[in-house]
Amino acid sequence: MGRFELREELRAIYGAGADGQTTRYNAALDRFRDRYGPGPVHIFRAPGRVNLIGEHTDYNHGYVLPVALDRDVLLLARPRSDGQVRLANVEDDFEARSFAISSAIPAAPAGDWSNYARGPAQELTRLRSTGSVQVLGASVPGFDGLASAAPPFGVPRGAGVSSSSALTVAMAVAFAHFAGWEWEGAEMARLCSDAEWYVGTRGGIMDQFIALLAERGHALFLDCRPDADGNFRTRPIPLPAGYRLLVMDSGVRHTNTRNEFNQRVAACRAGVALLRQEMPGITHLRDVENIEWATLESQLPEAVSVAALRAEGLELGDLPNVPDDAPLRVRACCRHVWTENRRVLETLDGLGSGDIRRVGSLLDAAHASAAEDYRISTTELDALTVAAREVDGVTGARLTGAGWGGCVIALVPEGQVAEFTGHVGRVYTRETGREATIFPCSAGPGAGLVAVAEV
Ligand code: NG1
Repeated sequence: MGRFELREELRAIYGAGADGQTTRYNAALDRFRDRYGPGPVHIFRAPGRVNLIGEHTDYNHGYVLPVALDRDVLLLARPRSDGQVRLANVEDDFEARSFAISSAIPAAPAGDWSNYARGPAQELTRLRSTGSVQVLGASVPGFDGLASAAPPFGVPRGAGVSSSSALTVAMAVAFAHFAGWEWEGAEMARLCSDAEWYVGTRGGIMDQFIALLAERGHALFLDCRPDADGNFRTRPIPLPAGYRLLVMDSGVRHTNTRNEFNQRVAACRAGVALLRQEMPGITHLRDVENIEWATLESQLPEAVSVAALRAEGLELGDLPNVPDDAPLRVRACCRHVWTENRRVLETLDGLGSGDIRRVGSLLDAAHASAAEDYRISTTELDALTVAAREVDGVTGARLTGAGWGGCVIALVPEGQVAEFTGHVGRVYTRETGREATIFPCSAGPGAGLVAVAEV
């Protein structure tokens, strides 16, 4: 089996972690050749992410502060001229798939991993045919692809670190490359976000932006409200010196939480619909960020159903899997979003002035709000935050990502990493009977073409 020299390319992406990647890349290239035969192979990658703070704010046009992981999805691909897409995966539980490119690609059944390729393929085809961006090549070509996101280097699945967006972005970057589209990060991020709506989640733009615009060693401040021209404000924010951002994976996987997710989106939209009765013109919770919470609270019911809102003539728009009679916890959900946006801005201040203690207490407050108001925490995630705060020098900890399982993050003084890992691991197992996987987030760069190799 051939060995491929990718030393420089891997060092540029993974820094000190590059050596461990060589075997992974080589194994994937060998696998590609076994499956599709010899010839040139394009290697694309897209990272997962954690979010330092700003949870469930993105679809409310709020603020977020994500960080790209150096754990990523690799997509090895070779273009085809017949418009077919053939997909395989190094992990056997993802069966091989194929579909044909068109401007109306039918979705595979919910949960089918090929939807993460169908979505971006369709979005790109539509961009081309509507001419809303520079005209792509004659068509969006298909490809033979092999995805690789297995542990320990891949983005853990269902862990709230955005494995689905990483896969979507990797696919989109590959399609765009073969179509000759020289994309710009923000435009591609929006396309990928639309592509995920295709899958059924009414999520926001955070994951796709960080997967595409990440810079090594930095978080990305993103204001999820577009300006009049449709552009978004972003700013790379250096991570604090002397600290490591540690990720604690609870091992609890959120599956089938799309309904829960969409219900939270519905609660926020319900809040906007109700507030709009007094404040015509508002479209998102972001619009009321400068109005005192006490004023807003009095206009928001504790709970209301889609059916009750409809009876008042208020519609929430397209939201798959939100039952008409589900109680939407409008007041608490809106309070989370309203307070969380403030916490993000305060965190920026704290990072700017090096006040990590303050940042830590904001992380704690964000976790409490996510747990009590948004109700997206679990006993496992709570146990991890408690254990993390017990370690000297750790000022705060919070769940990251959509919730209902997944990961907790904490900023840990460099000298305390070993102690932290041992302590949190022990306490977590004692409290829950589970094993936590604890790893540092070495903020990596955004998605793109890594190299073209000959197999
Ligand atoms: P994850 O954790 O990847 O499921 C989801 C949304 C984000 C954001 C967070 C919560 C998608 C693709 N991802 O992320 O946009 O809303 O939840 O902050 O919808």
